Amino acid sequence: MSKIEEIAKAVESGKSNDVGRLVEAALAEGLDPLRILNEGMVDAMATVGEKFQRSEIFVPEMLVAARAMKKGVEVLKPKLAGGEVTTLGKCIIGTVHGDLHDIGKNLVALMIESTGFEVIDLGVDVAIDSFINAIKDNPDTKIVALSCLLTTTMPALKETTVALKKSGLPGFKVIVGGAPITEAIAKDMGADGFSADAASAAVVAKKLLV
Ligand code: B1M
Repeated sequence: MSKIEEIAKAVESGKSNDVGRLVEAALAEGLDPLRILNEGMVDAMATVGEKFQRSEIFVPEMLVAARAMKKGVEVLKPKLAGGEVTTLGKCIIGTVHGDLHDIGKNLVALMIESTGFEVIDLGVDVAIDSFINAIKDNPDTKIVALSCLLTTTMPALKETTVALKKSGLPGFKVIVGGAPITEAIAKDMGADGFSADAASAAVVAKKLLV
C-alpha cells in the first residue's frame, strides 16, 4: 500500500494519530503536500460521505474521520501556507448559519491566507449579524467568504449573501462555495464570486480586488 493510500485509510477509519504520523512520513519522503491533501485526505472524506449515504457508517464515524483529517491538515499547514507577507487586505470567512461543517472552510481560509490576505475566521453556524458586525469592526475588509455544505443551508447562504449585498457597507466582495453550490447558484444569489475548491477560491478572491 502506498503512503497516500495508508493516509486515506487512516482518515476513513478516523485514526487521528496515525494520520499525523503518516502525513509527517509522506512529507519526509518528499511527497507533494497538495497530493497528500487531495488524494490522501479530501478523497477519503468523499468516501466517508458515500458510506454515510449508504448507511454503512453514521454521524460518529463521520466526526472521527473529520477529526483525523483536521490532524493531517495541521501537519500540512506550514507546507501549504507558503508564508507570503499579508498585504492584500482582510478576508472575513465563515460557514453560514445552521451549518457545522468546517473542514472545507478551513482549507479555503488557509489558501486565502497563503495568497496574502489577513483572514478573520468567524467559525461555523455564523449568523448574518455576526458577518455584518465583523465587517463594521473591520471596515478595510475586502472579501467576505461564505461556506455552505448542506442543501438545507443553501437558503441561509442566499439570505446571508443578499443581506451583505444590501447592508450598504462599502468596499467588499462576497464569494461563496461548498459542495452543493454551483456557479449558476452563486450568480443567482448575487455573489460576486464562486469557486469549487479551496485553491481556486484564493485565485477568485485575488482577482476580485482589481
Ligand atoms: Co456532514 N454531510 N452532516 N458531517 N458531512 C455531508 C456534507 C453530506 C454530503 C454527507 C452525505 O450524505 N453524503 C451530507 C449533506 C447532504 C446534503 O445536504 N445534500 C451531510 C449531512 C446530511 C450531515 C448531517 C445532516 C448528518 C446528520 O446529522 N444526520 C449533519 C449536519 C450538521 C450541521 O451542519 N448542521 C452533518 C454533520 C457532519 C459532522 C459534524 C459529523 C462532520 C463535519 C465535521 C466538521 O466539518 N468539523 C460531517 C462530515 C465530515 C461530512 C462529510 C463526510 C465530509 C465533509 C468534508 O469535510 N469534506 C460530507 C460528505 C462529503 O463531502 N462528501 C458530509 C472534505 C472537505 C475538504 O470538502 O467541505 O466539500 P468540502 O470543501 C471543499 C469544497 O466544497 C470547497 O472547497 C473545499 C476544499 O477544496 N469549499 C469552498 C467549501 N467551502 C467553500 C467556500 C468557498 C469556495 C470553496 O468560497 C467561500
